[in-house]
Amino acid sequence: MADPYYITTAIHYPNGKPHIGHAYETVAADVIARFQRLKGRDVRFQTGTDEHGLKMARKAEEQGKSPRELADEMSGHFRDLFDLLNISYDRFIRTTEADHHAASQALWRKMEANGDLYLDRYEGWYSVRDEAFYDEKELVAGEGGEKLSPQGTPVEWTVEESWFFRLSKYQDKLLDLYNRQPDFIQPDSRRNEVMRFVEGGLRDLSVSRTSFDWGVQVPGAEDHVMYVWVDALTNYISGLGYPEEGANWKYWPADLHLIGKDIVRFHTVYWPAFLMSAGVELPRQVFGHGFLLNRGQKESKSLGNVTDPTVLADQFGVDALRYFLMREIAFGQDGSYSPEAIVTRANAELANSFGNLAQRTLSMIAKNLDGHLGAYDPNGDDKALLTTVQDAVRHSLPKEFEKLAFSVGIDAWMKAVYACNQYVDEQAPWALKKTDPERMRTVLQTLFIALRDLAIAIQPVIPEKAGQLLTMLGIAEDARTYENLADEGWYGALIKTGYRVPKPDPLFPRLELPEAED
Ligand code: ME8
Repeated sequence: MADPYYITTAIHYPNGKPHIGHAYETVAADVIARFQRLKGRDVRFQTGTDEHGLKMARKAEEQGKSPRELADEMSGHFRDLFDLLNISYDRFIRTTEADHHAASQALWRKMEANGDLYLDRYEGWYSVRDEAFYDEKELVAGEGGEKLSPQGTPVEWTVEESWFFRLSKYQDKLLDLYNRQPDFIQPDSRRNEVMRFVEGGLRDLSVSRTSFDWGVQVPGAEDHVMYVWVDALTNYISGLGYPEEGANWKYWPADLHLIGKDIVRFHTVYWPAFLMSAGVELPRQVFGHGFLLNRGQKESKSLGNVTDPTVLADQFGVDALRYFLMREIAFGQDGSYSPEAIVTRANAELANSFGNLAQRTLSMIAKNLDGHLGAYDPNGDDKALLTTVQDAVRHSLPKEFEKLAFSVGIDAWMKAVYACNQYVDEQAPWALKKTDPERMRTVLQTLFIALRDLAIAIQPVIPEKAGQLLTMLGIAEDARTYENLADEGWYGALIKTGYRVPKPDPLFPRLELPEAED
């Protein structure tokens, strides 16, 4: 039985169409899910939409729609984007689904039974954009002196009857968790922020609202709906069938909640406290990735720089976009993108290096060997190249991906691609055609073997193109895992089948910048 691995993204607010930050987070989670599958883990991957709360209710009202109409329409755009980007999710959860409501109410009852919920009155600041309560001392002054949340969003004074969760009771237990399990919050910079926040003292948390009704009803309190973050966080277990411990419960505790840096507090303070209260095991790790900026600036309607990720995928290709996102930005830090940067990176590394290596190797095999590879008898140069490639694909890339250091892992892979291109130039197989055809064959065989290893390793990042290449190489779909990388007999077995390498189709066309629109 394969070892279960459960990864989740944040669930996204469908109050508008998805933006590039949503694409970034979900692509990264998909790379991890695919990587763990290739390593042989039994992966479950969940993403979805977070459909309740005041932010959704207000946006719907603005548009003259019901919140459900808005949620149905926008949630569909998220799902379409994720399908376009080849996201291999197992469940796309919507918090308006009945099983999610039931799970949230079950969790609530557990917290209540544990004596952690009480009725009181909330008086304080609320940011609808962040769906968050803030203490007076956390607020900052805006340009006109108005009060803003620490994220720079407007806050409003709120007074209403509310249920409270005894968060204060969990301060020591949480600090103990962070100390015992230093990996619980990553990267370290986020861990330090959270530790400082919790050390500063925790106040009980308002967990229900009475001024509107778009949410999950509080059990036994008709006029209360749950604070949107209570039900939102519960998605991670409702998607596994909580409170039943059915077939999917084996995936809990989650191995990784992948989220953005702005919502680390919800995931590392509130969520573990709720779970402790309800007697549910805690997730193993929460990773707060950085933000993606458009030429260094946050995207916003007022700046007019909001880019539809669907358009980028159509313009540059899904795999080029995925590759760029994982290659360009040091994961965990903020990063910037622009069409120029995508084109430059994809052309230099995918079209001119990896794609070109595949194209010239396979064309020469098809043309000069009539597609027949034959038995392999390498010399020292050939073996040295294969050692370089194997070291990158079997050790460096997996080691870095395991740490979520994607750009470092891809860099190691790209160095192996460069080594192959340098080897082609040095060996000059086209010149050997007349002088030493047997040596030409060995050089082409060496490159063929290297290409198979490189393609298997990079599948998590560019699944479609790597898959197409593996098909051209004659590698069966069930022989493309990381375990297969260590299989020494594959080449001999392939030759025995009489496989004939076809004339290749180009994998990565050179990209051009779209014409500027005025
Ligand atoms: O926060 N770059 O939803 P959301 C990278 N519903 N990531 C970004 C980003 C950017 N520019 N902008 C946002 C919510 N994100 C809640 C989550 S989870 C139980 C509930 C990330 O649609 C953000 O950090 O505002 C979050 O992880 C995800 O996108 C969804 O953001």
